[in-house]
Amino acid sequence: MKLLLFFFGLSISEGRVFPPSFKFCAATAAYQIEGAAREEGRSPSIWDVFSHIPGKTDGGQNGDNAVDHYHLFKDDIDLMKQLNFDVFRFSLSPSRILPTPDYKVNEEGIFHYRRVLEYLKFQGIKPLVTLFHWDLPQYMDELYGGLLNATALKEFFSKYAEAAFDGLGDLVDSWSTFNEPYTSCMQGYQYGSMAPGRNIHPESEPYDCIHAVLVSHGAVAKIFKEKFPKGTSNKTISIAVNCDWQEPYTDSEEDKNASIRGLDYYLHVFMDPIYFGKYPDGMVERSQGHLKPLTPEEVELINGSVDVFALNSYTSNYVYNDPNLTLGESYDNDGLLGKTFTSINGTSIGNVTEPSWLYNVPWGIGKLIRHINQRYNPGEILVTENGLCVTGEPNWVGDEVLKDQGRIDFYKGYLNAILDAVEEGVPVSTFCAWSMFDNYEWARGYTQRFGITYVNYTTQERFFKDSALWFGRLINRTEGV
Ligand code: PNW
Repeated sequence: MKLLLFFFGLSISEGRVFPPSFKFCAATAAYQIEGAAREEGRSPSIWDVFSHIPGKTDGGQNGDNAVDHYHLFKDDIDLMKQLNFDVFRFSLSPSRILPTPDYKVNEEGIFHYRRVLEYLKFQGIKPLVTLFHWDLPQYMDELYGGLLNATALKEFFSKYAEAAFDGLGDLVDSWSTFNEPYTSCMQGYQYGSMAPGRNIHPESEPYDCIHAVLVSHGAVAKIFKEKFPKGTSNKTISIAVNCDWQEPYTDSEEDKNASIRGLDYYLHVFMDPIYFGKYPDGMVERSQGHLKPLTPEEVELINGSVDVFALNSYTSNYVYNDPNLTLGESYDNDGLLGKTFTSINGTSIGNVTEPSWLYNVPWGIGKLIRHINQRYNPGEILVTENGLCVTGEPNWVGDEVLKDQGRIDFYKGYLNAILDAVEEGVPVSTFCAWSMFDNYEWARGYTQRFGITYVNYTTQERFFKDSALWFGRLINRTEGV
């Protein structure tokens, strides 16, 4: 088979061709693309409120209109079809579906997403639906303390998931619950750089958030299993966690252990409860009482609550042991970890891209997916996000804006690393490019373009960048990586 592919690769394409069964996916999220913030019964989310507070986002920019995908979804799906993407990953806006605190289902919201799903079906593109990509209804924050209140959050998510499964379940096989809960818990409650913008109790609120997310995810998975029992359906559920590979700074035992702790605080804190029914060793103790062990009832709900492993990964960093930090002050300090992008020899871990946190480290994703496969043996791994904004891209003008060779090079590197792992037997089935379109990049507003498709934010016109056309050839197997 390998020989055949090799031959195939040599004869009709440049580079290594992906196996025919491998799926390519274009990823987005509701608040970043939809716009139509006040239409058809939608109520404000924490991101509507946060982005309208002066000083919270670059240029005070918000997602009121975003890229108007709410109205342009047919044209947008046509673009995905032109490139032959297998899968469209997008999220539902909870405040379109349950816009009021009585959790009454807004039929207009359901109807909108049915039209999107029907059109995807017509075009032969499979949906991968995220229930929650950070846009919690504002009333949940005001009435209950948002992602901190496990009881209220679980109740909300149970009602919301039920509405989504009942209203849309016939059209969706692949579901995920939360997108990047690590990012929403840390940026939302430790640093306060994203909605709801809290850094009042960095020592406890990140833990409360993680706990509430896990319990809510578990409750949704339980409802999912009841509605779509195994054997009668091939539907799957996941939680899209994110992680940057944590490379040991030196070969010392301390730094090797620091690397594991780095992964504990980032990834294992969510996935160990799901696969092993408990938090990583040492986390409860080091938290000085802020992280409570899971109760037997919680373990029952959370353990075994995913069918596939969904991973967002963009970058890597070095990590070392830092015994001088004080426990109990913040989530980050409790890990006793130092992080850097510069190696002990003074070289960079990779070239930095436009976002200051995003270094180009293709080998890191290779190590990360091998680690996940070894630790959890998940059976199937979906890379649900990967991508970048190219250095300088926000300032490109004229024809330049479509000439994103740097993006093609980045994807080639990461996809080669993934293909190496796949050939070794790591079961990655799907790769999602973040993002199908330039869009609202949260606190960075419209200043960072992650799209493979350029969007003129004034006219809402779309133009394929070179990387989109490259994806088209990759998907058609007329080119490799
Ligand atoms: C992810 N950081 O967010 C999200 O899932 C997307 O919605 C987002 O657009 C994409 O990655 C690109 O940023 C992140 O500062 C945002 O480390 C910021 C960070 C990480 C992930």
